Amino acid sequence: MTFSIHIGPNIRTSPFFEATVADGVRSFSVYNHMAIPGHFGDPEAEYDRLLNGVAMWDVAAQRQVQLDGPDAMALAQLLTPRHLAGTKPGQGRYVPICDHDGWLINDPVLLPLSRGCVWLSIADSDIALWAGAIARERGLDVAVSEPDVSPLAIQGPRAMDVAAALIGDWARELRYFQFRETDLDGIPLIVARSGWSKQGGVELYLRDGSRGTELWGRVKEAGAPFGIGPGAPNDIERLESGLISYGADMRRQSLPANPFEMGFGPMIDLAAGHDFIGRPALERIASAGPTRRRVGVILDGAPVPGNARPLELCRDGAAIGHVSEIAHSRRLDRNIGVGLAPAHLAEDATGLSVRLPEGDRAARLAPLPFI
Ligand code: THG
Repeated sequence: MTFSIHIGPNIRTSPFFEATVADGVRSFSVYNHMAIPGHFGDPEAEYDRLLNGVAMWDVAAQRQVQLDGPDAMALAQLLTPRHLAGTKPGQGRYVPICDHDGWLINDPVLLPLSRGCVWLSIADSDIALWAGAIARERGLDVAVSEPDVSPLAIQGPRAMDVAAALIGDWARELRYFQFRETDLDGIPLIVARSGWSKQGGVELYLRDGSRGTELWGRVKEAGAPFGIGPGAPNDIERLESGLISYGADMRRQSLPANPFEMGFGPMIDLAAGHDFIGRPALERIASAGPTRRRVGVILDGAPVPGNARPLELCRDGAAIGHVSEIAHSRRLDRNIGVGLAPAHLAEDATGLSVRLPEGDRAARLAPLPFI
């Protein structure tokens, strides 16, 4: 079977699109209505670079939703159950977003640029529409927009060497999720210690889309002595590291989950008393107690290919939950996956299997993260 997904004018392209094509991108996915590189022809080498060297990723599809105006922080607080008291300009935070029924609809990184302007660096759902509607309906004094901002991630054990070579040694001082404005010979950037891997690194938020090719070239040049190469957010590494993928692990329309099920419970201090969308629902869910929990799963046997849709998690042949994504981990020499299981299911439960397209595969639970 060979097919392709067509990138027509309905699919947006990143400011780094031409540069990634020039560097040999071989597959794209679509995220926030934008083409995002999948791989550059050698997934094994790309995994190795992320774990042992340094990789550069076009993650412009991590769009920014800007909240601009006197009520920017008030709107941000309404959008997330996480209590935002103490949020300071320059320090990012991971902020789940729920709808009125308590279902997760996104899990962005919040970047407070100032008291009156914050960005939500979103996962794959239309938060600009959501936030704009909430702001209007609540009569808040805040403009919601999607500015011309495009992140480029530098990830891997050598990523901070590349960042220091590119923008200066001060990059090494950034704490996790901390960020700072700078420019690279006039290319306007925000530099943040963040990225969708556990290998460390930065994300450069390009603030002028006309300079994408130039920035890509600068990163490539600064990274050359460290063996940098192109890549993309890596599903195997993220499964090993236990990072959440909205759209894969949960999605409001097709795989609904609440924040307690997904492990966001410790971030949500209902006792703080703040108002936010979904509070009554989360109070009900919290007092009823959990029904499902996020689990790691190990699948026995030969390496599995990746899955295109969620798989049933079974006990004694009957479906009891689902596994959202599986992959073979070379580091662990195992097939691993993540999913949702009944809350009461013991970690050492027996009789488990995962329903693969070709048949059931014996499985057991494992704590997250795997590594
Ligand atoms: N960086 C930026 N924007 C993003 C992502 C990113 N938007 C889309 C998506 N990723 C949002 N989701 C996540 C999911 C996980 C993390 C960040 C964004 C993450 N999690 C760590 C973990 O779970 O161990 C740390 C969480 C914490 O310490 O609070 O990094 O990657 N710009």
